[in-house]
Amino acid sequence: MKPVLFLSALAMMMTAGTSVAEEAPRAIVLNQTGLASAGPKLAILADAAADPLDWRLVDAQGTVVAQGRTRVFGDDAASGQHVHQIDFSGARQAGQGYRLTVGDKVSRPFDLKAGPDGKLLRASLSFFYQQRSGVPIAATLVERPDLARPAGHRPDTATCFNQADPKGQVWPGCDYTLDVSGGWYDAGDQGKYVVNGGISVWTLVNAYERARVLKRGRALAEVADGALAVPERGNGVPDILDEARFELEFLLAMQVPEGKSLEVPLGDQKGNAGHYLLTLINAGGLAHQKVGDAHWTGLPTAPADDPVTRYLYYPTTAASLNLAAVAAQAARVWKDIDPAFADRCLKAARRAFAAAQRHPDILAQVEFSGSGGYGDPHLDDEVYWAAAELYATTGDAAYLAVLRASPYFTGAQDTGDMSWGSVATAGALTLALVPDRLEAADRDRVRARLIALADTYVADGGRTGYHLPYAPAAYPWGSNGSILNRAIVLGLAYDLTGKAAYRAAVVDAADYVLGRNPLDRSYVTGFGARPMRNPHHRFWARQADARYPAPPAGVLSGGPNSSAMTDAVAQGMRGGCAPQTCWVDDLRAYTMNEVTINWNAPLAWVALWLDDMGF
Ligand code: 9MR
Ligand code: 9MR
Repeated sequence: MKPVLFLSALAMMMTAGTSVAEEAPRAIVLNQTGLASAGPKLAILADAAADPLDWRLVDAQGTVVAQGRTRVFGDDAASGQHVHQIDFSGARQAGQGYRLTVGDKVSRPFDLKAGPDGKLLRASLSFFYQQRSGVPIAATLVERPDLARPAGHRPDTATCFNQADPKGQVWPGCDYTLDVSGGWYDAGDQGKYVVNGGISVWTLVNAYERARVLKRGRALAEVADGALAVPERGNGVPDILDEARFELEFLLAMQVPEGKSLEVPLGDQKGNAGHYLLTLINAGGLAHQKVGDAHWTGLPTAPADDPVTRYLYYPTTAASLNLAAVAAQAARVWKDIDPAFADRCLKAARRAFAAAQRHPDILAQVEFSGSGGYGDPHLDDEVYWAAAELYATTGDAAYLAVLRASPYFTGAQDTGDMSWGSVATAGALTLALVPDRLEAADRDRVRARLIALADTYVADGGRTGYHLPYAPAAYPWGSNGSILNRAIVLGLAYDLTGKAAYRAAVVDAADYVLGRNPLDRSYVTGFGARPMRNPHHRFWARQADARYPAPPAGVLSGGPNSSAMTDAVAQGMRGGCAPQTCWVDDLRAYTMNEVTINWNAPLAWVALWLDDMGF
């Protein structure tokens, strides 16, 4: 097969995701999937005018139904534009075919929706089914027959990496193999990583737990048994939990068996030639960092066609704490649904936590080819998260003691933005949602700090031209995931307080990823007039090879990345784009247009939450 990099520009255009020509961007942009008639409504116009401009909202019959003047935001660093904001929240009549006009500029027609249709939620969750490893993807459960595929990596059995790494260090391997079949592929690659699998599972299970604890009937119905296209539907268990359990079973399988000794790096002790010094430890209960290919496979490579040997990579403290956190969460959530599974999860969680406490400094900092690093030198947040989940589930004094000693519990340290490597806020969200084991004063402090965090996000909204609750100087890898993770905090802040500003900020975040951005782009496949179509993905690789499918609907692009512009496409854009515009719809652009489980999970969380609001 021809390597992607050699395809000419013309060939790329001819084989792009679909043959339908793409609509041109508009000057007035807004959520391309429409807005809730009952919700806040904001559109953006990039225009050099210094003074407010007149805007009109016109219905499908051409009648002006609302009008006003733009709010001049002015120069906006994130977009590189001079921005006007059009707030038409006052228009509340549901209907189709509305347009906004300013002078001779006209928006695309859009709908004001009377209520949610659940489509984004279902599509965003289908992503997880379609990333499943070890099982065939059934034509009956996906939107197009060409998305069906044979099982990949069945079985996924692997021993520990026992080859030379890119620096020439030869690794010792281990005396066992594990069957780690199942789970979700991480992204465009087919590696499976405990750290990233863990936060993704947590996010889906948290979406469910929130609905259950707060008794949100509509949200529970949307993820109930039979509501989603998963093979387990009809088994009496909420479908979102079936999907999450598919990954949980994989995470549990990544735990080192009792009694096994392994040679691992501790801290960053190095010897000759910069090679890591290895120490023999009792590794039982720790979790392997990842299972992945010994070298990078090309694009496209369907999962079933991967020819490369896969290995387990040495266990890390972060992966172990991650497993402890999500297995403890599962033990709580499955307690009445499947007590035997809950029990198995709790035992694994306790073992993983104890092993991590014995070995607090095994870091994923070694570079191996063929899979991502997910290296993280700061583990205080993982300790806090795992202790929070274990304490919320068990009420054990030992976990409370770890919590109380944590700077995230005392408030000495802010929990900050949630990501695969920054998980303290996940612990705080659990303690805020399920606080029964906490003393009232502790519960109130945890909640107050989350609300204070949400306040900083709302304040960021006011500092950005496109009015999204996110204002970094540079956009990181996976910025869309970062934005939607903020929306989770905002969503829970609304749940706790009922303050409309938090809910509006969740809408702002969703509006941004669905089209209210300077590229007039919906970053979700299949949603909106100008959706992303060419993700960095080894199976949904139609742009590279017409024999492979275009992506399904509901898949979120990583989004603009102005800080780690290392792929070939991004390299050519360095210095030439404002942060929100450092993005192209190109399969080769893995720093900007890859898709992952940890970005789609907050998309699903937010879609469910907005549906729950009736938006
Ligand atoms: O897919 C790319 C692969 O072919 C290259 O060899 C590799 C070199 O670093 O970079 C790409 O790999 C990405 C992978 O598909 C998964 N996402 C991130 C990887 C790069 O960090
Ligand atoms: O999401 C990860 C991002 O935060 C890192 O900066 C980047 C480089 O290390 O890696 C990203 O994770 C990739 C992972 O290593 C392999 N699978 C695809 C992930 C998304 O590109």
